[in-house]
Amino acid sequence: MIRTVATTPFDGQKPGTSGLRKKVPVFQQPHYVENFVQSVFDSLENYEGETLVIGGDGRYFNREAIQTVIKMAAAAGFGRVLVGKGGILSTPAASCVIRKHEAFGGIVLSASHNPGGPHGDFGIKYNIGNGGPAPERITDAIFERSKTIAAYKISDADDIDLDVQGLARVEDMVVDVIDPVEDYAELMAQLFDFGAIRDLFAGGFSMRFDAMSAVTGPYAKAILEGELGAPEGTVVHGEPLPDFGGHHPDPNLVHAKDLYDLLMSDRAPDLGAASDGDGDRNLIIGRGQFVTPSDSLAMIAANAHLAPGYKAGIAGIARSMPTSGAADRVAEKLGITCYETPTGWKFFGNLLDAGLATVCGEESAGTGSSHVREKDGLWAVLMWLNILAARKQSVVEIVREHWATYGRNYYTRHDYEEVDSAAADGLMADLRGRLDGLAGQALGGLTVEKADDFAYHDPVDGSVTTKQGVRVFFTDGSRIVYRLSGTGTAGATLRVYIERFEPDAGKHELETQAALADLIAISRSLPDIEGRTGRSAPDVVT
Ligand code: G16
Repeated sequence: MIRTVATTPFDGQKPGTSGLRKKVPVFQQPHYVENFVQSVFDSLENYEGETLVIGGDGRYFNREAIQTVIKMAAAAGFGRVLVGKGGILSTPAASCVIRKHEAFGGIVLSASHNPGGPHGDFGIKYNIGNGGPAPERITDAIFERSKTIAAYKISDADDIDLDVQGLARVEDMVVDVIDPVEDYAELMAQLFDFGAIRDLFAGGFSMRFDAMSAVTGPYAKAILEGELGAPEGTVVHGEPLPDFGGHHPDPNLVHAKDLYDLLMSDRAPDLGAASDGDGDRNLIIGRGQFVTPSDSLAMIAANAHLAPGYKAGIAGIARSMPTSGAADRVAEKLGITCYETPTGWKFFGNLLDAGLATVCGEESAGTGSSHVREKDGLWAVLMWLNILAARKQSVVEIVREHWATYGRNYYTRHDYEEVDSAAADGLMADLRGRLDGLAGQALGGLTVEKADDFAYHDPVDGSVTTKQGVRVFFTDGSRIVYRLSGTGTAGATLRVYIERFEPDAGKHELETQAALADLIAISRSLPDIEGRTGRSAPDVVT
């Protein structure tokens, strides 16, 4: 039976950079999930009888939330849901399933790289029929609806057994519990030269893939160890755990430090890689050579034609504004456009749908392409394997050659986490207020060329998104960017992105923080980070 339940709005059900993210106890409040999901459905039209894809990264509260979403989808009138077995679907796999099965959309339960467990984070995100995150006009509508919601509809049917593949029914709606890996693995086999990668492993190529006890484990095991013949044990931390084994499933140099240390040691395998909570981020480290996400995007764009799925070349590149300009140099050489978008994968959707961009990437360890509408961690790893197999070179050789050809963009991101929100807002407001007077000023030996607050004009739908980050450009081509994260769940996170282009191959071997030392000092003094936040140094440096 379908029940209509009276409710009252919750404050703050505003989707951020990537869906609604809050602490687990917030989501566990009675009606909290239901209010948000009903607000999603109320913001959509003409979905009656259609298919909805549901899955998550397996984190704590995933199963409970999925049961609720299934019962609400039935009450809302969806005809069918496709749900990953065990409640599992990585974010890129969800995007793949939505597209392949021509679903109306999908609900992805994940807080991505944020920690999990009873006191960790949880999240809900709505994806549209192209498989990508809902654009702002929909997320804005969801938030508006959440402020006035007075009732939601839900079936009182029993829970579905998520561990048994096959068909079930809730009210008039069919529930199809699917293999979470199959469709995705099939797509990867179409894009990459699996034969060449198999030969690479057969020839003794060694790799360690750290799934960080998160959702990518089953995918990586099936594809790397199963189809591509990598030795068993190549994938470590391959079982998705509700609390990610107590770790922070963020594949960066801080949270994947063990992997980094191994790759820098004399026991290093040829390639080290990792993915995050929901499988959309990636980390690539060659033996003795870390590849920054910004460089990885540029190197993938320059070499994508080596993979069968991209052999005709790429139509364009897109990168988020804070991502380094390395990809721009590749685009220039290829004679294609490099689009600069605000942070958030949702901004790539229109460019991909319109065929303007083929490869996209972000400094926040996200890389992907037109094959789905999410960033895709394992895709990036397979692309690197394909490139390594085709070029028959090591990661370090490929990186050095790339820098020699295009120049090197030294790049670092400094994060100040859980800063007092008012202090962070004050810092950004102060910077914005000083923008007009910055050009021409001498700062720490460098001269400001121009400064602005990034605004994006979407070339496809004409929409304009403002206040996307303060940019300070220097006359030597260096850049500092300030913005507040849209994915945190406690206080504010100030992100400071620092970049310098170095064309001289004789200066490509410096340590990154040393190469950027003068800019780093300016990045702190210009907005008086310590005075305003009490922080003399960042919490995370990547
Ligand atoms: C999300 C978004 C990305 C964004 C990242 C960081 O990634 O999908 O586009 O770059 O957050 O955003 P922020 O700097 O606002 O914290 P994920 O992997 O968390 O879904």
